[in-house]
Amino acid sequence: MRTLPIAAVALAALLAAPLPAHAQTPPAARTPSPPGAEVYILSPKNGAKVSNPVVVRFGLKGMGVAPAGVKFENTGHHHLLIDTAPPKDMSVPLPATDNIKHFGKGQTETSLTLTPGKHTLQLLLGDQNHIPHDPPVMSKKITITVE
Ligand SMILES: [Cu+2]
Repeated sequence: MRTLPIAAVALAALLAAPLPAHAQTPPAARTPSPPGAEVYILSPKNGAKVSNPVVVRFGLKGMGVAPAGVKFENTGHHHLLIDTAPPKDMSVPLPATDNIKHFGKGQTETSLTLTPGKHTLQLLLGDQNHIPHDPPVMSKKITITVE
């Protein structure tokens, strides 16, 4: 055989070609939130004196809850910020830390054990990639005192 079959040559050329642009990881685009969407802490109330375990209930208006990884319009999952400010960069996934709890299964409440004293709580909704929506759907920050 003096020449390679044409198909083999074409395949070799394809394998040697640089990756097309869509194969590279694009920066994840932010998911829009609908106008009027609102997340809030149903309980405890701002200023409440509570004891452990502290049950925190999440409220959401104008959007629905979906587990992480599920892409569905106008949905997201809750993140509870404990004693921390919201991240400045809202274009990247929220980290999972002791102060930023993810509720990626679609939970709408949690039970916390906190040290005695003052603590702040705030909810921030994230999309299927844990990235806050645009504009972000964020609750007021509340302060509670754990006895
Ligand atoms: Cu998350």
